[in-house]
Amino acid sequence: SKRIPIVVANWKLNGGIDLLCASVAAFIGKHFSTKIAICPPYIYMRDMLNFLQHSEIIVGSQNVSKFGSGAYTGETSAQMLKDVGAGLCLIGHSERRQMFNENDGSCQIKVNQALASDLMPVLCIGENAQQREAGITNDVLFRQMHDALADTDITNKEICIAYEPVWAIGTGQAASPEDAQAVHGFIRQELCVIYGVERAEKIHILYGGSVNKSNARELMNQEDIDGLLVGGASLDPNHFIEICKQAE
Ligand code: G2H
Repeated sequence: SKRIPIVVANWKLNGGIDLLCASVAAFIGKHFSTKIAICPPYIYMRDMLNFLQHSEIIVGSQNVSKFGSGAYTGETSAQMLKDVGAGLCLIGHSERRQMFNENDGSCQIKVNQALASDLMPVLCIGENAQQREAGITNDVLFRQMHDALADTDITNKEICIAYEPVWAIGTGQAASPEDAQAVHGFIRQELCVIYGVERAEKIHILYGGSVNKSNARELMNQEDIDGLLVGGASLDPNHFIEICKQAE
């Protein structure tokens, strides 16, 4: 990849003070040539930001509200995340699509909320096993991208796409580097349609789904794989550091 890699940890609903401390201890004072971000549950973000304030680690959220403010109990806005120092937010992770009614429409609103607050949206897309078997992977990704990115203006803003084939998430069965590259190439092509070639060439497309220290480097060697989104393997700080090194 010609882009500086970004490796993102997604803790999901895991971890606690212990993992927070272990991660901070593992990363503080270390330098990497990749960009590294950690997305802990919301409640730990502030502490993590404080502990890591002199480091290069970016802290991100796993979700963001569709709303800016108002009577929306339990929500956290993009501006609030920006205020405390977050650098990015995941949007439309497949687990949120499956279990929390997230869809391309809500993703579009959230992407715009994030962009408006200068928080980098990481839009997660991906096909499930059934769709892959039916040979409609590209159609699914086309819809997810065009719907969520319609009416987005990224002039002077950062945006990132994460390709996570649903069948590869938490299964230990990652996409092969070649298969992943083929899909990433398609995603790049559609980004060119949406944002123009020059801009699309600068957008990071991350791969997620059973990434570990053994498959990270091969995945990163692909032309259009510009980073990794790591779930399970990021819950062990030393394993996650190993992945970050493989991505360098
Ligand atoms: C995909 C990924 C991180 P895992 O959800 O977002 O999880 O690495 O556990 O497959």
